[in-house]
Amino acid sequence: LSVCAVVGGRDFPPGFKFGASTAAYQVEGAWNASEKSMSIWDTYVHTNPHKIANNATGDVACDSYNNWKTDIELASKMGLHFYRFSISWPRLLPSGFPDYISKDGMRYYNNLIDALLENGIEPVVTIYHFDLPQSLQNLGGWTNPLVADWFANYARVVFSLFGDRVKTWITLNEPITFCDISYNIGNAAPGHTSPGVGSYICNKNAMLAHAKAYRIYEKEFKSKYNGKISISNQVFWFEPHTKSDDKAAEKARQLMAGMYYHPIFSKKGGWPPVIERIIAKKSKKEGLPYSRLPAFTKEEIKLVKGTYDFLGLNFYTSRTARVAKPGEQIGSWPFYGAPDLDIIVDVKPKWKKSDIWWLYINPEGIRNQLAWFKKEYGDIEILITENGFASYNDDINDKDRVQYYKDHLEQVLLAIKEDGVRVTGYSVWTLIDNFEWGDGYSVKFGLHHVNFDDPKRTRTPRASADYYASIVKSHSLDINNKITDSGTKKI
Ligand code: GBH
Repeated sequence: LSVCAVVGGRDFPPGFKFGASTAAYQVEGAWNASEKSMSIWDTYVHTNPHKIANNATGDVACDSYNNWKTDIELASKMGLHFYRFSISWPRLLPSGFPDYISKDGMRYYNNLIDALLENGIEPVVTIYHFDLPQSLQNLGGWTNPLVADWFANYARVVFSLFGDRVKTWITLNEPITFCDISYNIGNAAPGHTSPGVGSYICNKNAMLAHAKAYRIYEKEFKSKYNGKISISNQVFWFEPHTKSDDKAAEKARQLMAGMYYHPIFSKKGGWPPVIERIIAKKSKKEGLPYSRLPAFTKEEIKLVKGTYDFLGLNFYTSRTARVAKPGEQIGSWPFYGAPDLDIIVDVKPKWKKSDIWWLYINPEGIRNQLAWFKKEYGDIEILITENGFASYNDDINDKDRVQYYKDHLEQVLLAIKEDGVRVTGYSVWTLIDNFEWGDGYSVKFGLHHVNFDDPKRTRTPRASADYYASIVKSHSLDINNKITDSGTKKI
């Protein structure tokens, strides 16, 4: 292969992998097919239609339950090295427990995994992406400490069914979303608000669930299958709002990233000490005999610490942090403030806003975040499991999305080449337009447009799909200078 005829400083390291991500509830549809039971998202959208844009549901979504072959074709056409999808817990284990495995559920994921491998695409599997079985929610869901064992038992089933072919695992996708955003704001399933209480209980249980699944893999499967396993979280990069807000920004980083990575990746384990201290103090002031942030026992710290083979990062946007003025109203974490830290969350005027309310564009943020991980946790391997841009329009010529990817991938390259961060792969969110939670189908993140009015859910590649494909093919950001396989110069 003569692809290296033009040597560029903008080449990705050899072996660097490109992929695309989706999640079960957002694409599969088939919400009640065969033996599948209800997930908390099925319940949430059916009982609170007004909470979702245009009363949308994921009942059909992209119908990937039936269209999975098309999805693989799209991934294959772009030359992707991996496809990250999630397994629906209630589709595989209808009771939520491992007493019975659904044959159809098993067949669906087996087909998907086998066809990916036949197409030379590596399956990267998220075990949990927000769709808890409703049966377990009825028992308290992520606020019941037993959830760690429920999840671990489900994970064992998943490892034993698919571990011979799946070599990269993400235990939990974004506890920041299903704990903090969900319990602090209440606008996601299960829809219960319990700011600063339920959110922290969920935080701790999520860490234990991840750790128990990791330990099961380590003990029962690793020697046989040799896969890698970790957790992914969504992180805003925090800048100080003014020159005097350095401390506030660092505290916000510890609350955003530290809560989910410190217990796993730091040398000491446990909660980020600064956060643990502040919440204990606040709780005492409120008259509580204990901290609202549940403590880890010594055994639990040990159980969680080191349960990673790499770090999974979902990155979209940045925020600023500043100390709140006395008496100033502090909004919910993580979008508006951190009430427990007396911090106001804001943005920089120079950051361009995407169409959607929470996504401000700051490509340097991803580089800073990657460098921060290296500084905090050492020379770890990092896999970027999500990065993407949203719009309200259906445009096929999605110039803004192309620009977003270009700018972010440039920063990823700088993190690798200038800062020496060991990033080994990158995945876009997302392969196809899909059910964007509370925003329904109004918000589009896809490299491929999906026609949701068409029963076939026809997919059409956007300019960003072609752009991404050319990066993957040339393994470089210098897509125009590369000699293609056939020896012709690409325009
Ligand atoms: C990720 O979440 C998720 O992993 C993915 O499923 C999602 O589609 C994608 O990014 C884009 O959002 O109702 O207030 O929570 C990133 C965090 C979670 C932020 C959903 C926006 C919707 C607004 N996002 N959230 S809210």
